[in-house]
Amino acid sequence: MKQYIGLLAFVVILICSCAEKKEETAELPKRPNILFIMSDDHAYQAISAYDDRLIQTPNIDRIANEGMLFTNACVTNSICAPSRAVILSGKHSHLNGKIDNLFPFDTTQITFPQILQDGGYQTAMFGKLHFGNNPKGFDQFKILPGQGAYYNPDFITKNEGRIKIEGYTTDIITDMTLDWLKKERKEDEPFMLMYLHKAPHRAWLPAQRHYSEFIDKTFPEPKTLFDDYVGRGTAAKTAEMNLLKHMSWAGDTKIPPSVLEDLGIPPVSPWDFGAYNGNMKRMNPEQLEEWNKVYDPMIEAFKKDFPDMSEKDQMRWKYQRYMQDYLGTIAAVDEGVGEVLDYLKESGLDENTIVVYTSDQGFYLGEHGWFDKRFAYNESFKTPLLVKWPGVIKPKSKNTQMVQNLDFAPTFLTAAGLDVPSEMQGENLIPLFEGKNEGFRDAVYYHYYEYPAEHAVKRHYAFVNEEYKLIHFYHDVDEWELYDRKKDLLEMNNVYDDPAYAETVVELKEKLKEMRVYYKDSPELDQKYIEMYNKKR
Ligand code: SGN
Ligand code: CA
Repeated sequence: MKQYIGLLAFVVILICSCAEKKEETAELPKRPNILFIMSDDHAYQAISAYDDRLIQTPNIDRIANEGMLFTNACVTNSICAPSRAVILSGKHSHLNGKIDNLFPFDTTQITFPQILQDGGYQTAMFGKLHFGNNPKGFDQFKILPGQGAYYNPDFITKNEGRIKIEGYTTDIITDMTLDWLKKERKEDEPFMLMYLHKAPHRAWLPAQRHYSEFIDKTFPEPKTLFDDYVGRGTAAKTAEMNLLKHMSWAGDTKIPPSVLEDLGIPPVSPWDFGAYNGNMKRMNPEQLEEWNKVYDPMIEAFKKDFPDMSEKDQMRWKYQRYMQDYLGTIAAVDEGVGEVLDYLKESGLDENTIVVYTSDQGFYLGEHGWFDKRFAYNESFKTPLLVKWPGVIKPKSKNTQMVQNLDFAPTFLTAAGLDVPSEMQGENLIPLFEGKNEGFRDAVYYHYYEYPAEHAVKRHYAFVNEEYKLIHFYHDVDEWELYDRKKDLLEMNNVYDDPAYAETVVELKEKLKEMRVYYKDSPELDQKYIEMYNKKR
């Protein structure tokens, strides 16, 4: 008997160690499909997998339920086209050259879709790119010109030139994506499909079916809605993204210019009334009629209430109007994502498809009194990231590593079994997908350039690790800020000059310097980009 038990134990140990071995050396699925879903300005605070106080996004959440939720994903430069350039090139802005929304992308440099296409992948892109030129490496694309329109948008297409499509942009982009999957995709080749929503970008026009659902809702205010920026430096104080002072009454909160004139409310920016009129003009008579049915009562109530509103009341009112429309646009994004995920499942494609949901950056939903992005502060620096890959990522897993949009290119190329060019600066995320976090980077580099420009956020670069965020604002200021990320979750207190942090400051400044060298950024490049920018303006 004893012998048997001994033998049994030996066999059990053998089986276990084989199983362990197998897991360690488990082969990745071969040439998986890649579905890259990205929305424009979609704050993680507006995805229920992260935070369910504002909106339910059951379909986007499915990606985290079947895969991994990254809770510390961030961008390298929190603005639209630069983020897209980082994603496609796998290089920081100072190396790929697309430092802001103004300069065109240098299409002579290599991007990951080109390598995938050469490597036998079918490639397609639908929606917002915002590059100023067409993408390379795509068998098919239909992209919005620039920012694109919410209603009856134009598209620049690979094969049909510029076309106008009647309808709501989010639904059109979803239909294009589904059509390509169903009718154009070849079954015998893997694909890489970029499904890129315009929503929820400003000026936040929801789909007709969501107007009434959102316009009567009241949303919880963020703790820092009335922030006076006393604990921060000049940049936070001079930024023009405050709901009360800079959110426009017409374009943003949708009060018609004629009503504003009657009430004696001046436009907050020279283009406010024009933006409103432009958006309304794009709607066809039927769409406009439906809009007026729901928005007219809101406008009537505003006319009545405005004369008695204090500045605090106006701030509160603007925050609610902002959330109603911003979140309203997300409802259609979530439905579209659901339709595409359903199709992957029905067709069986889901089993060998990596699905990514992310945004080009984070966004302020009233935190610090703000809308927009750009800063290295939390809400704009962090970006949502949900990834599923059956057989590789365990369902319902969470990852807290500091991953960046810089990492997509090397990750996708590695997943496809292709070589990653040495100039790409991102990290391969596949070990993290497999639950192996050891040795992953413990700090990231950030650099924002678009200044002087809309929203007036000053140029800055930053070193960020789990504990600290050290930021240098430069150009027309020379100011440093330090945030203790563990103690000051809301980033209200710049402790750079606090003697208790003197040693930390010295240490982190050294780390930032090393990081700039590691990523090949430099004071000379800062200067070069300032000069280029001045010339362009
Ligand atoms: C527009 C918006 C800005 C926004 C930029 C960049 N103004 O100019 O609020 O910061 O786009 O956004 S608007 O009145 O025209 O809506 S980005 O996402 O493309 O970088
Ligand atoms: Ca954006």
